[in-house]
Amino acid sequence: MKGYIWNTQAETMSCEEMRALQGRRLSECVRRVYGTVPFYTEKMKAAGILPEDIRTLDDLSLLPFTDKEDMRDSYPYGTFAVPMDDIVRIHASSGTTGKQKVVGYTCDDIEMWSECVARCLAAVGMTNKDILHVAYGYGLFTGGLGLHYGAEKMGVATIPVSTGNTKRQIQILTDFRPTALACTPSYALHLADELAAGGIDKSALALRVGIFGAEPWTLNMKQQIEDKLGIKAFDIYGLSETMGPGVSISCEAGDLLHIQSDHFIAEVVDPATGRPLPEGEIGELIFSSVTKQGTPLIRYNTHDLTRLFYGPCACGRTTVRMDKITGRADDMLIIRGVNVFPTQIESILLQYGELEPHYMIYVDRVNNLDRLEVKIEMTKAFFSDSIKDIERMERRLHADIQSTLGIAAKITLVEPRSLPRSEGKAKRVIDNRLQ
Ligand code: DLL
Repeated sequence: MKGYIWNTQAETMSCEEMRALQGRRLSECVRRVYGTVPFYTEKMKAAGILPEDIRTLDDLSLLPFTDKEDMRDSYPYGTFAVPMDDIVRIHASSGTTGKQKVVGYTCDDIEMWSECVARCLAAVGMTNKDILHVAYGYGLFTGGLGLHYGAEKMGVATIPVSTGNTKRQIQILTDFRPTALACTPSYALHLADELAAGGIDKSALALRVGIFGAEPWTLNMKQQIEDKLGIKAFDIYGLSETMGPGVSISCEAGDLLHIQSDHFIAEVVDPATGRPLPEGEIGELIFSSVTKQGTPLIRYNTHDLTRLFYGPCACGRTTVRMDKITGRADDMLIIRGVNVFPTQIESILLQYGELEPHYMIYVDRVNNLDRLEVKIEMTKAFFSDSIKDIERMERRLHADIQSTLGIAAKITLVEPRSLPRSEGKAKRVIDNRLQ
């Protein structure tokens, strides 16, 4: 199972060595931001902490958490820890509400980011013999340029397709014969459907690997993508605030994601108390991006929900691993008092071969009661079955959701290819209660 490791020194060091390195880098980082970035200085002063109090990794929990509000309050450049002369790239992420979160990169930051992405590509079995089709957006979004620079660093022939124009994407997939595809999992499915609709069999493509991320997706979704495109699909994670894609990636040995732990110190905390949770317990993921120069982050709450594992992996890497993201704490729907994540609904829906992995979740309030409706597309074959079969399937899904999640949902099976598709991050939930 052991494959090519890009940076054996960084990716296979012992746990003790890693903790010592993280501690040193944390201590340096705190010294850099104190007195330079106003919100860190203020927060540390308020907590009665001086930079010299942070000496080892054990001191991490003394530091206050930071959050997207800190970034937004410092809009646009208040988070930068170096003069603008040293910044060579700016990205920004809008999220769903409020001002953009702006991040700056020095030359060294771009080099570090490319190194992390190159490590990720090696973890999924890529080498400089591969051709990579990047269909993440190029722009303020970090997906396109992030993958691009890492792939070039590895020596991969990189095609900067960006998003949009699915017809052209398909032409590039068939004519340029890329061996790897990077895009959101929802767009990968859309591409697969469009290939099928155009009568192009997966065997006509040279694709063997997919690097999918930027949105939550389940293992059932992974299976569907692998089957439809005839590839091995991997999960890449990251967020603009910490760098962009490449903070972690799943590997050839399993579905947990290896974190580039020498650059990103991960913690998982109890959302209610902020207390760090032990290995294997689910909570909010916190990152300290201790080597970042432009916009270093200390104890930044991503609000993404996952758990951490510290044991070595069969792939040979010893870096800390995180589970697939269940969703963001703020993506959680509370329906008649029951907490539900869209990924839980996705896991149920995608168990059925009669259904396509395209669905939408609608939440309304009718007569003061929450109402959940799930629309999901049928396969072409099932769509032509009798109404009775379709109704039976709707009842089955209703019962499944009721027994697994404890809530009633109106299930509507819809025609194939009738729900909206996205080129970037999928929008699968419409909560009309918020309007
Ligand atoms: O989505 C960076 C990225 C680009 C990651 C391409 C992977 C591939 P943002 O736009 O700032 O950055 O959004 C970050 O997206 O906090 C998660 O909620 C979600 N997210 C990113 N990757 C994954 C993933 C990019 N693999 C936010 N699984 C994060 C689940 C993900 N959610």
